[in-house]
Amino acid sequence: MKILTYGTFDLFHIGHLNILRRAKALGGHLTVAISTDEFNLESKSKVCAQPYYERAEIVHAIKYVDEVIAETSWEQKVKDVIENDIDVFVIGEDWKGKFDFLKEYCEVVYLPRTEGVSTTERKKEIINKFK
Ligand code: C2G
Repeated sequence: MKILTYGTFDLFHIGHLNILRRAKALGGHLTVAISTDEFNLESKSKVCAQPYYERAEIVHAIKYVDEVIAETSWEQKVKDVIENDIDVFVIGEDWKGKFDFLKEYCEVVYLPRTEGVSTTERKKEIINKFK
């Protein structure tokens, strides 16, 4: 079974690790699409602490992850599912319903988020702790 998920994975934290661990548990091969710096800036209004290559290298080094690809647009998911022969698309339930259009091509699973942690909060904590 081939699994696919997407994310920015900036300032990698336990919430990111939990969803990658659980995504891998759903099948045998996990591909993670990492949002590029340009995509984050232009389409997700996110300024990353870490550049794309660093976020991609860190995620690729996680033992649950088999492959990393770039996420450069909102429109690439159907192509990614088809070209990578994906059986299950997985993402956090903060996106619940947003990717149901993929059900025509693969199973779609929304997993509960890890409570109490987010990159945004982590950034604020770091600023307050070390200013
Ligand atoms: N996540 C989680 N628990 C948290 C924080 C994040 O389970 N406390 C999950 C998110 O639901 C997502 C993944 O970790 O599935 C990556 O989160 P982000 O890096 O914030 O990525 P996001 O902005 O949700 O990008 O096209 C889809 C987007 O690229 C998803």
